Amino acid sequence: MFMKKIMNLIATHKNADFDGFAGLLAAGILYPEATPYLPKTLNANVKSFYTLHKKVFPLLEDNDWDPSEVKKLIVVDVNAWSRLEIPDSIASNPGLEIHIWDHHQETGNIKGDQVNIQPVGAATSLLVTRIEQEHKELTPIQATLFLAGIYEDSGSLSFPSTTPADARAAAFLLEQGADLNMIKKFIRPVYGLKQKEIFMEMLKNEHKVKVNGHQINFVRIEVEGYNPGLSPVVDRYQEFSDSDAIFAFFLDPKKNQCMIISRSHSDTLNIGQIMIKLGGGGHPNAGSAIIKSADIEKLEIRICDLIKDREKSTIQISDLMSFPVKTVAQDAQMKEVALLFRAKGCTAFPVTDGDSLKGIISRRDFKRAKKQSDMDSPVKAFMSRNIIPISPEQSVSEATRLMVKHHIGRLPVIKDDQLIGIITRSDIMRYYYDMLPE
Ligand SMILES: [Mn+2]
Repeated sequence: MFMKKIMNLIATHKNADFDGFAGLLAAGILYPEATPYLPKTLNANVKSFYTLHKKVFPLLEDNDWDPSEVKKLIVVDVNAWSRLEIPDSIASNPGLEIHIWDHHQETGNIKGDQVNIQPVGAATSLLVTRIEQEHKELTPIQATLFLAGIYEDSGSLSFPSTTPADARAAAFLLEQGADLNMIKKFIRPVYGLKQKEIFMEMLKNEHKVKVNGHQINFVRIEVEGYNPGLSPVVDRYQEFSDSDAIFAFFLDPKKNQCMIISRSHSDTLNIGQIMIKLGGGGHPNAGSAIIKSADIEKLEIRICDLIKDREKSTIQISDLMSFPVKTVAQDAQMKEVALLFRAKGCTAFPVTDGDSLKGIISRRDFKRAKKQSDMDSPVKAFMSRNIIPISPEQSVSEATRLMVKHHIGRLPVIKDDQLIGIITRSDIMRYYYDMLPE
């Protein structure tokens, strides 16, 4: 049998996604002497793209070549041997030269002779950046595939992991004729009938709890046997949900095990940290764990406790609120308060009667004081009595929810019936935009 001579091989991880698959072919442009090796397993959406484009993207998939002849290995979108899809023997080829192009920051065990690992949204962005630097031309089909790789891993440049390098690479690919309609068609996960059924089951089986002001959604589903593609279903579910986090328990009674897949919208809930405690792993917004002979009731309680524990180390209202609070007495005249506003430069004061909070007077309330005599009236005549209090250990997302629900811009912070601070929209904005005071 005629054997192809392959000395330079490009490979990516098992279950290749668009980033890994696009990376293979982008590396093929930077290393024209090398041959991209088709992973044995492709994600469903990548597979349907590849089936259509087989003629355009010739990848090495036959076995009529000798792995022992490989002298140089280019590794894309992975840096651990266990996840790399190649014939195993290649790793021990004598004098094997290895180049790594990756964006996974956890250190894998592949030692590269040339290593380009950077914290970008997609590994493909690193390769495309180099392609642009080397003034290589791309066909619109290549540009489309590479952009699909970047978009899938960066959520179309929307995930927090997205960097300027990803956006620049995307701009270059659009200039090269990348077709967004094609990307839209292929990048979406392919949902099978089983996944749709699971989605419907999830809707029927959710129950919500409040933990430290966080809305947590627990869902229990029984699944049997092999169920690929549960993660995209949970992703889609979380998109529909208004909860801060979802914990989906997929129980397999035959194997007596439970797979937890979790997603969160909130940056104060670190899902990855919680999953590590349960023996799994993940990122701040996504994670999973597999638990043998699980008692679901206990598991839910344990997760709630972990959230409470984590909350203690994350930001609370007490870290953001302003204090001490300048208050005014409810019988103070409007004109005195007007002077105070000018002197203090603030926009509102809580109004008290002795120790008890009666309302809030803000600059806006002065608009209703039209007559000259109104300025002699006590503030209690003009103050807002709509007091929505919050406690110091509640979360930022709870404060946001209260402000949105009640159309108010500030919440008095109450502890043991005492007013201890006030939290405003601008305090929360400072938090969300990473402008925490030192
Ligand atoms: Mn990737």
